[in-house]
Amino acid sequence: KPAFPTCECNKMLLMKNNLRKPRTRRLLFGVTLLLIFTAIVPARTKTSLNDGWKFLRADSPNAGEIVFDDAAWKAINLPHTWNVEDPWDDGPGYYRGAGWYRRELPPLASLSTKRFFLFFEGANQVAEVYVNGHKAGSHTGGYSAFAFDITNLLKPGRNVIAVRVDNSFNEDIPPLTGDFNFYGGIYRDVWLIAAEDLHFTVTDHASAGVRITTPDIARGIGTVAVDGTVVNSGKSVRTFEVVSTVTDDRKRKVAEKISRLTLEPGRETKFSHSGNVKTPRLWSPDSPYLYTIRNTIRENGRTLDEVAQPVGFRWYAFDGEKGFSINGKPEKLRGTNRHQDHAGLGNALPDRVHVRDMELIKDAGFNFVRLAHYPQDPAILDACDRLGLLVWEETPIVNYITNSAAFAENSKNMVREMVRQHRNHPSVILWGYMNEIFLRVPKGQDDLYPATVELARHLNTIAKEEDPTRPTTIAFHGNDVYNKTGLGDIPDVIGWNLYQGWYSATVADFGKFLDDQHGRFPKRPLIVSEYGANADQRLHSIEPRRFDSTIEYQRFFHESYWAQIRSRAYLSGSAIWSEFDFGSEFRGETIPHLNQKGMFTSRRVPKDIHYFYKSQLRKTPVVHIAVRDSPKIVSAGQNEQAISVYSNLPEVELFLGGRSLGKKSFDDARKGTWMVGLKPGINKLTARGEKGRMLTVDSASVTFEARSITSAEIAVNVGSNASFMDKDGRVWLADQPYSAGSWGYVGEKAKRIFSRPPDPNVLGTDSDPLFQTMVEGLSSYKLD
Ligand code: GCB
Ligand code: CA
Repeated sequence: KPAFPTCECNKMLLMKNNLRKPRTRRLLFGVTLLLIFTAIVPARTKTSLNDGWKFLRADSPNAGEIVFDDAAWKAINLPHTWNVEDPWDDGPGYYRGAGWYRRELPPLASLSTKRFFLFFEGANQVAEVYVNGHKAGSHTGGYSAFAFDITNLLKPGRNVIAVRVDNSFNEDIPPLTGDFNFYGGIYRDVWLIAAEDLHFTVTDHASAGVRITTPDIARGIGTVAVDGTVVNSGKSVRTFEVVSTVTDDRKRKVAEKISRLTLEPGRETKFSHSGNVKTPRLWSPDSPYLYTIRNTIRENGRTLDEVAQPVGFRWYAFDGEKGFSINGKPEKLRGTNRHQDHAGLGNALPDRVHVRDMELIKDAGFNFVRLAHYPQDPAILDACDRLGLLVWEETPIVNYITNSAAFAENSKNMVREMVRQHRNHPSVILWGYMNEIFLRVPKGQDDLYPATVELARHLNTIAKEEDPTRPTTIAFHGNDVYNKTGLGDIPDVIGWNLYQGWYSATVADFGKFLDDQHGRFPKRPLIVSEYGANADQRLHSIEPRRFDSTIEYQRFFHESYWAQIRSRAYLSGSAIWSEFDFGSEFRGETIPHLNQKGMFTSRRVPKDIHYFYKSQLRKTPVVHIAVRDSPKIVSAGQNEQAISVYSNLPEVELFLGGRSLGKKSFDDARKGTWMVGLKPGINKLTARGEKGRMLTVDSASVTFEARSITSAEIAVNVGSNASFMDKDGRVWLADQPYSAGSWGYVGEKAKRIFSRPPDPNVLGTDSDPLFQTMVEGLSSYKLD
């Protein structure tokens, strides 16, 4: 949390001093106190309120009162959601209703001179906040921060906060529906901010209180512009300075501006500064160099408030023909999508899990992340600045809208909050405000088409007013309705979510669709904002097909899409759907309630496809034997198995045991496949690749089992092209037509039947794939 000095600094100072000799201690203590008094204590402090809450998953009429018996409530810490378990059970739906949270504030010093704010990073989706039985405020929308000034509600001694959160469906609040779970609760961090009565605004849409831009970067000079609002909530006229200081990454001062201001009590005032940094180092994905700008309020030499923000000097452009460029150099956006969702946590991810997700994305070699389908945790934006990940952020207006003034108001407010809260992050390059907004327009509601276009115009205008420096975007699903209605003419950049070869027939239609769009609208910058296919690590096939959820089909799909993306220079970029498997309660499929299109599972176990991208994108050597998803291969007789290696090296040699299976040259596909004769039992594979004097090695083991009619056991995944490994490690073989000396289905009309997503959730089992396929029209099933 670089934004504010916290109480921790004071503690550190005192602790260090305690280590000194007793004689000097007193003096040092005095000096320290003076230092603290003049430099640290008076400035803003930010204290976590994550611990020690009581929680009830129900409504309760008097729970906002100061005196209330919550002894029987559950003790919890934030971040918290009440939907960790119920989206995953066999019953339909999950709890959508009210929940209550209560706790006391820590003891408050300087109650008479300070201003106190409650700062919520997010609560899904309507929150009402009570302090000592009085309503402090309410907030609508599950994905942005909000802050209330609670000073006037506080008293010496005990202070009780109570929060009612409600995640019920509400037709006036986006999102109405979506392919993700609307987990309820206070699922992000909560803070108590204590500021002096003269301070940068905290309650302006929970923004940072200052706005930073880098309007001009040319010929060895970088301009930093900052403006912001100072609030005087004291009782007297104040005369003070606002100091803006830019420092480099070694804390050296590179620019400074000071204004002197006078402010009446109970009023606020704007300030704005602009300064130049000589020969600024630029920020880019490869070199995310950050400066810091500190804005300080100083009165008679005393620091009253300070907010620190990152500054990154970069400029960028989208072009319909040439694609994306940053700092004057062409660079394709190579990225992925990310939901705030993790196995066992729902949406209540601690910051370290958020940050690790961004590190995994960076480590794969991506330079771009789309935060789908809503603004995400501040820790995410900080991580993207630091790691060099370009960000598309968007509001949760998904699938369709409600044609009401309240829905429009909430949508506008969501755009405003998103932009005000995150516009200081150099990583953010695009503001999105809708996703597939014509996907689920209810039948008979054709008024929604023009109403959506009108709403989009408003949202686009607000995004531009709030931030003239960034382009806007919308993600469309693969349908011409967006062009016909004129929605496609509104944002600066168009995103297409495309699933040819998944939801529709063949992967080759993907490139055709893009070429058609580009041909008709050559000026529009295009991003493939989503593309993906399911993969369940338990399912394998040597004849993969659409909807089978095999790892092999996912690999085929991505390898094809990637080649098609790379060959289209007009594209600005692309983003995979999705980086991590995530919860989606209504889905059946082979793992019910899960969207399985991830590069990683929802526990962050990589699938082999992750290494395909890594070998495509990383500049450092990558060698990966793609058998991690299938460590046990069981085959009906065939011991020759195709084993692939993903690598960015020019040549790779594969070994079985110690024996070489030969070298292969790797081209742009960055993939080589060997037919390997596996022996029953454990097979050790090693792949070696060299570049210059650097040797890169990957090793993996595969257990092989040949099954025949004479085996002790034959298990068949009836009607499926895929083998399935159940939780006991038993492999159910892919089904086959009968042949003499073997087994299979008999009959000329016999055919394998696959259900298509969303499949039924098969109750009472984790082995859903065994029950989702069948054979129809057979005359018998025969085992010799
Ligand atoms: C989409 C949606 C996304 C879904 C995805 C899918 O187009 O934008 O929210 O999760 O497709 O997997 O179907
Ligand atoms: Ca957080």
